[in-house]
Amino acid sequence: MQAWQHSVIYQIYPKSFHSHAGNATGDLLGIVDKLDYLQWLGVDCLWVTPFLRSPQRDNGYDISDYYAIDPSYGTMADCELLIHEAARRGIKLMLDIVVNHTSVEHEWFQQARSSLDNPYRDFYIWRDQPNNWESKFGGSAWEYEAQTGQYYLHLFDHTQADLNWDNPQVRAEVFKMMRFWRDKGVGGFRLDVINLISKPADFAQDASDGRRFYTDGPNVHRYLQEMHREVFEGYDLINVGEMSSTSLEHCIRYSRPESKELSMTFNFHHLKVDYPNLQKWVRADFDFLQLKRILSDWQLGMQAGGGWNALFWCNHDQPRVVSRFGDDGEFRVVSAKMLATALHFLQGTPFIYQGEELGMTNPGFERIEQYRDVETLNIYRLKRDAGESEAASMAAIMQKSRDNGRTPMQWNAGENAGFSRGEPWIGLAANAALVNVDNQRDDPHSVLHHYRALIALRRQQPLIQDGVYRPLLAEHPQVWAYLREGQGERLLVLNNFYAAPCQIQLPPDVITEATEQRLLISNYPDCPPRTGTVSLRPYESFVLLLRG
Ligand code: TEU
Repeated sequence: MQAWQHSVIYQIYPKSFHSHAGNATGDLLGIVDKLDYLQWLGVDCLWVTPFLRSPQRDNGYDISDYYAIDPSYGTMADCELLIHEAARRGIKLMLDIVVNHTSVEHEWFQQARSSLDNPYRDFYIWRDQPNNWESKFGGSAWEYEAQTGQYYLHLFDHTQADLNWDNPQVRAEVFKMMRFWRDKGVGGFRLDVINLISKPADFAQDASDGRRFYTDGPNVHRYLQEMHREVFEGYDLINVGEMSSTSLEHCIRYSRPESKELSMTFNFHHLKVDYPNLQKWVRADFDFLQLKRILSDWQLGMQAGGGWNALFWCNHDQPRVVSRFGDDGEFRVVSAKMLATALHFLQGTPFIYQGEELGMTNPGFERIEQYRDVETLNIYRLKRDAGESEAASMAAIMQKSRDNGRTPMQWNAGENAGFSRGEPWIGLAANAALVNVDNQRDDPHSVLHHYRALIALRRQQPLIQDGVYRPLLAEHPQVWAYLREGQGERLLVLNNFYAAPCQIQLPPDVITEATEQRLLISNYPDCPPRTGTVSLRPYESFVLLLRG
């Protein structure tokens, strides 16, 4: 059993977590201030999104110096203090490394753009003519560089230039930089869009946006094996790859131990169930059966192939899950707990995104001026240029914008929810006085205590780590039911994803007269013993440990 197989990882978006200095944005000392809280919650690893030097055009995913802390977040000494103070509490720090691209302000790009024969020219990808590939943030994936008369590739914003991983010097520089951080004491890496690093040599035109050519590209496994040899081998690190539009087959290869690549993978298929025809920027309800099917297929597939899932509902690129798949009004508390239970009993390593443990909601910003995200602002402009109405554009943005997950962490009912003494860089959700850490810490029935209990259970119950996943009632339109089976014991996990009560009939072998049952967790105060027929209240969810 690997260390990460019983870990629970907490994701921090430092810009919105806590400002020690009292600024508009959070900082590293602000995280140090909250380590006792994180220890109390019980997590053992923190993924902190990029805090290295950056013009912040994409909030740090545009790095201009891999060896320096962005001044808005503090100093190298603050970073060392954070690593040290976290370690003292048994918590590792996972560094978010963005090496598919750099900021155009990075020294390498500044050199590269200066002339055709500059030694850094080949660190990036240049063409005389663009092909028709599209940027993931809208528009062409190529930007013209007047000084040298060629176009460079950028799969994201035009200020994020893609590195040329086929150049061995690029790989050597990246691995050197990762060793620098490893030797500083980080406990692992979160690798941004790492499955996009290998582009095919011919840059063919595409009938679509080009992603099928560069996703899980030709040399990606070879490059990750090289990274493993050069950086990970012999060290106790947790390495998670963010995989954009990937496949199950590739994720098994990335994460099974024999491959010697990564510890685990994020994929996003389950978070596209409210993208009709894969279109993100359209307002739409989510497709529950599809959600259940995708998560089930990945459980079964990764288990069969010996891979390992990173489990998550939320991150800094996603709307809040209680607003998305639950109910952020009347049933906020029960639905947030139900979603947590449904995810945390799966096989894999769960990630909790700051505020998720409180049931934080989307803020419901109605005006474009309230948004900060580069992707959202690009899309708004493209939509309006294409003639879409203000109302339709904003309806989609309110539901889908990444800023839904980026509002300040809600610590207390005071000014700016305790995030900062200064005016925050982005607005707060209106419910901050109600939904916050202070309120929930003293309330044993809160969403926060539910998350804390789930984290503790993962350590106590080996079945959560290695029980065999077996889906039940696969076609049921509102309940996600599954078993995790082991030797003589199994967990039964039942989740009603809707406000409508319902009754389900379990297969006869699940609970018999002789079955001993123990309730592990639930989201209603009472939970009577169950038989084969089970009634579920609005968003009701519970887990039974069954014997015999
Ligand atoms: O995100 C990669 C990614 O593809 C997304 O989740 C992206 O936000 C979405 O496709 C937009 O529709 C990672 C980071 O998590 C994200 O914050 C960065 O903006 C992006 O890479 C570029 O570095």
